[in-house]
Amino acid sequence: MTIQNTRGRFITLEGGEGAGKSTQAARLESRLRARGFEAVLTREPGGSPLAEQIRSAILSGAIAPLGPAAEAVMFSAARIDHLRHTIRPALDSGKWVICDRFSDSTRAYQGALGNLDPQFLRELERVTVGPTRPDLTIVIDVPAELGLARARARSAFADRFEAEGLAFHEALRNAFLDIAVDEPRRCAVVDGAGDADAVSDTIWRIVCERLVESPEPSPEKKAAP
Ligand code: T5A
Repeated sequence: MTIQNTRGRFITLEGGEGAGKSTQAARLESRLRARGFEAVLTREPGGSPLAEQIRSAILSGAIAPLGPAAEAVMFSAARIDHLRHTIRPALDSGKWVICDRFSDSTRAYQGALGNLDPQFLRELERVTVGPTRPDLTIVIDVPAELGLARARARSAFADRFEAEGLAFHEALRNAFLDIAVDEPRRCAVVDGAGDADAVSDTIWRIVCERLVESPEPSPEKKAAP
């Protein structure tokens, strides 16, 4: 399969802890580069110098006592800097941007699990993201226990969210699946429980199908506030 469309595109990878987002984001970047595309691999929270500073503050747990609304605002502040200094310049110059987590993580972690007012979250996302919405979001789905086991096998240190219990992570998994159900044209759910090579092949097939053979923005994207 050969990609012929050279326009820069914005792809996000979402899912729970240890789903394999970072692994698959790197593989996708390599495959795009191998096909001659300029691609930028980035992540959230972080992806720009100021956003990386905010990442450290959030993941240390220092903001947690202020509650999910404060955390949502902090993630959004980081996102504004990331969009301004990394994502938009890359897209504007025709590069593909592969982002390990984006605004769906705020919807799932702070919104669904933090019980935030949906109207507040929608407005926050509108002001933060503006028109720079993903062309494609890959939701990597794994059972919560498997994802946590992978994350713990990699590092004994649990950050702010990894330290939450199994019920939190099961609810998180459902929150991401709900987002995919609500926006099927933007999102694709990929089973992440299998071999990393097989997962990578599935993601690559979806990227080719969705962004090459159907290059128009999704209706949800056009209709988004
Ligand atoms: N957050 C983030 C919010 O609450 N709101 C927000 O708005 C945003 C943007 C970020 C935290 O912040 C929260 C969510 C997070 O809790 P992080 O360190 O970036 O912190 O956390 P994660 O994104 O969850 O990163 P993880 O590394 O835990 O998960 P990944 O990226 O999904 O998993 P990955 O690829 O690093 O793989 C984990 C391990 O599994 C292995 C890998 O080799 C690695 O050892 N692995 C596989 N093993 C077997 N089979 C496969 N298919 C495998 N794929 C990967």
